[in-house]
Amino acid sequence: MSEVKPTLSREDIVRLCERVEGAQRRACAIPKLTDEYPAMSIADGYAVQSELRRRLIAQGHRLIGWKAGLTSKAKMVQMGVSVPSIGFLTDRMARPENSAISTSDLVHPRVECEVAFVMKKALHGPGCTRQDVLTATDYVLPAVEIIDSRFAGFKFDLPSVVADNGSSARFVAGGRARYVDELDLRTLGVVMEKNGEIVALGAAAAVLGHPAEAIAMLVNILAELGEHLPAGSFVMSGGITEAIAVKPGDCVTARFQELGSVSMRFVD
Ligand code: 0L1
Ligand code: MG
Repeated sequence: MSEVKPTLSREDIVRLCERVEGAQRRACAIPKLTDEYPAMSIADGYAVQSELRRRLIAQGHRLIGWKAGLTSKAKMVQMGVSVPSIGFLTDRMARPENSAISTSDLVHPRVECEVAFVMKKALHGPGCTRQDVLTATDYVLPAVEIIDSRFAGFKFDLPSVVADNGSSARFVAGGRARYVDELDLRTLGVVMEKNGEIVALGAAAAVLGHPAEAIAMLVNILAELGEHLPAGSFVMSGGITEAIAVKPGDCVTARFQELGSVSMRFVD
């Protein structure tokens, strides 16, 4: 993030947060925020996201970790942006493995395969490196993120998507937990199937060369926001492939080399 200080007034940040929160709660699409605030910066997006986090925690949601987003070339090309982002994860976004996930409270869900890290030590930026992340990691496990941009027609830019908490909606973690020193996380392969057909595949190096690099980037952005990554955090490192649209009736399985598989189905 180049600019750290928000440029919008506190009133505007709160107004935009209410707009995003309403769209998430009612699962209704809204125009991207920069239509009304063309000068909105990425720092403004993070100010809206922080206000959203504050409100959800005040409503009883529990912060369990963070996600790095837009960390692969495939995702950046798909969404027309050139810089990764971060978002927060709460207990209410988690869904069990093999569960039926309702789409009636989502706008236009898409799924993507990610490597998730569980931290045994806290990490503080700036200057956090891939090696710092690997040393602080308890274990990794496979995950599928169900993203749901609240912006009409998936038309957005980075300030808007950051304000919308990086399109965070649901996630499923499962498979087999593994220690990082037992794996080569760059060459770790994943195949995603929808209704038995292969719809996406890739290797985890697609995420900034190494998924731990995305976690380091996330910690360094947290430092710019005056935050750190606490021990015990669950952190998703970003989609390895492009995101795939899902609808009621779809069954999705992500098969990860070394880490097992994660499955779910989608219902109304
Ligand atoms: O998890 C992510 O990569 C964030 C994606 C944000 C844009 C989208 O909705 O696809
Ligand atoms: Mg993601």
